[in-house]
Amino acid sequence: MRTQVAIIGAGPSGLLLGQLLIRDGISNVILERRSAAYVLGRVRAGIIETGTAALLDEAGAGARMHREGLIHDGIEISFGGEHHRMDFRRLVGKSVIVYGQSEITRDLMERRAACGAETLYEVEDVALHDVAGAQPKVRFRQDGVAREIDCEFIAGCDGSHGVSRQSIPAAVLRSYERIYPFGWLGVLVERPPVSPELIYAHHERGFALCSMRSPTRSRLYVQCRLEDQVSDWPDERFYEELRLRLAPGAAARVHPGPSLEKSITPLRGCVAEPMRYGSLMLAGDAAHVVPPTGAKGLNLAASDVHYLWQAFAGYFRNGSRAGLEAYSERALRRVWKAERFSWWMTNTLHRFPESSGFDRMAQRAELEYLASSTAAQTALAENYVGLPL
Ligand code: FAS
Ligand code: PHB
Repeated sequence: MRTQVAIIGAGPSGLLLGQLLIRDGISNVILERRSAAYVLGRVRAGIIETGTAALLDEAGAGARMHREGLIHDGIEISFGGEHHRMDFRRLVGKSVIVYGQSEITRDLMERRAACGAETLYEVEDVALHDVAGAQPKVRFRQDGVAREIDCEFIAGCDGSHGVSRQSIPAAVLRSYERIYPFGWLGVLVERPPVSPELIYAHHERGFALCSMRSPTRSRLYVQCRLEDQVSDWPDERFYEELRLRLAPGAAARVHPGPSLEKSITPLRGCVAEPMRYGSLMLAGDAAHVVPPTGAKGLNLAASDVHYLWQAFAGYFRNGSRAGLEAYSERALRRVWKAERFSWWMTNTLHRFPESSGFDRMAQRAELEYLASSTAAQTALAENYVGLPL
């Protein structure tokens, strides 16, 4: 088999890149180790920046998002029993769209199928070869049969546990990591949202987040210990803890219901540099992970894809390597700004088990400053809605 770009991973990064390349007549094949149903079943991100929405439109996969997504002009920051609204529309003239990652994945999968493009699901033993040489190829097994793809480039879109990042020699790869001493327990429930907009709650018992997927479906989170298991958190305990961490008015609007999904995500930030090695280009979680506090993970994957799409278009259309040479540095500049914002939101809103009295007083002062300063709120708003590409 031969193609211009072999894409490893059919998550949002791989599917979005695949669609944009098809739009520009650049052939590509996606290799995915899981089934399509498994990929669709993962409950992950929920906040879409306007830049990401524009890319989905470019890929021809934005129509349902515009029909069903919820436009949000702000968020609530809750602490000390009070709510403080961050008014994005007033502060920076922008909004975000609430629309689940699963729906984006579904829309991109359907668009790809409609274009007749090839996605090979449930492949095994994917291995990258000659990525630093003149004839890159991907070898893998499908239904027990060994197969090979000759290509000009490999896009490593295979997430934080994929094979692509590991294909960059250790002597070349630089890794940076911040592991947080807690996780998020997330619940998906068919109940109306606690509030029309998201509530990010700081409390001495721990962080909580009230988000949503639609006017009838909520996505709720509480900070939990790293050693916790889902079995430690029956629904009753989850809702009791969520209520304790919210301001009284919001707590009264929590509607318990049977969880449709319940999972624990450890929080960490990590970046692998460079994002290019020879003909291998990393994008999305394959190159970086952010704690979900800033709602940046999916959106950062989209900005990588934006830069990579432009680089491939410049090469296959005009033979220019400029975009390819600049890709890693260009993408990383935005990656590190998103890592910083996610690190700031996580440090400001969570209860750190080992924090000193001084740390807690400084954290409280940070929140009071945010609540009282238009400059501080503008800084939060411009990062949350997405910095310019
Ligand atoms: P993905 O991990 O989504 O996709 C990579 C794909 O590659 C997967 O389908 C995987 O099966 C496949 N793959 C891996 N190894 C392979 C191999 N060797 N061969 C072939 N295929 C292979 N972000 C937010 O903004 N908000 C959130 O609330 C949020 N919650 C999250 C919860 C969890 C548990 C996780 C893990 C992430 C969360 N994220 C969140 C971040 C998440 O949304 C990612 O940023 C987003 O999925 C990135 O998309 P991809 O880069 O496509 O990686
Ligand atoms: C979500 O809806 O899953 C969500 C929203 C905002 C975040 C993280 C997760 O910061």
